[in-house]
Amino acid sequence: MNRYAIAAMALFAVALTACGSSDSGSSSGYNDTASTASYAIEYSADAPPAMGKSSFTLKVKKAGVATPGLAVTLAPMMDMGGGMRSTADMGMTHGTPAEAVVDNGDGTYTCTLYYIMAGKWSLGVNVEGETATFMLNVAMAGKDTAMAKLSSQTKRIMALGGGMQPMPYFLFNEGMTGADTFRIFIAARQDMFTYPHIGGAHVEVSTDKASWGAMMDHGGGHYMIGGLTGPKAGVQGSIYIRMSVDGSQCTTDGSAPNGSNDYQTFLVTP
Ligand SMILES: [Cu+2]
Repeated sequence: MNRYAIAAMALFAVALTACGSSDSGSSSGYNDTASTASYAIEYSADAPPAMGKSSFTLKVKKAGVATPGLAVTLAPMMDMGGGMRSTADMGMTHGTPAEAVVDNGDGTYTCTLYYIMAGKWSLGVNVEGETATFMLNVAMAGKDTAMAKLSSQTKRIMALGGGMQPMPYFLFNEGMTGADTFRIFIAARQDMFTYPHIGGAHVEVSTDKASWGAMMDHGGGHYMIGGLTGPKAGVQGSIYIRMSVDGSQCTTDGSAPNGSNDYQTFLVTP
């Protein structure tokens, strides 16, 4: 064994011990801790946070005892200042869509965020008026599409850095069941920290851009379609998606449909 192989093995050992943060559990999981004056909070997830849907559990302890029934809210924030972002985004902060926190009744709380962007985020966790902050590195999406954006032709919101921009709708991949059922979650940006989920949208899906089927609105911003033909298990394919809100078709750029801006594409691997 040459010295390079030995050095590589030593580095690998260091990487193994460094990974997984504060917890000694499975190597694939992600764990972190933060505290307020009265509460110790343990963050645990099956995977590190990444662009798109990201679910995790918070265990909240008071004086060492996991405590249910607490008012827990999340305040995710990305600081765009000084980063390698477009000039319109410089020096601005924004949030991202979130589900309401679920109290599991055993001192754990299930949380789901939908990250619209990879990069450095701070996650404020407010427990009964006290706030702890987790610093998170949100990874880029994997090979499949985590989120796609369509914009309103009619609604306008304040843009980063002034002026107005078309209201964006963020469509998040919630995964496939088998090779024929596809789920998404939709939220809009009303302002930089307000991302309501969108119900009642007319959302259509195609695998060939010829025949389109409507997704069912399952409430809470969640939509589903079954019976897709085309996607094959283990093979990455494309699902095309188009959407109208309040009777107005959304487009990739917020201008009128022109044949190339009227749908988005999700790369999916059933
Ligand atoms: Cu950002």
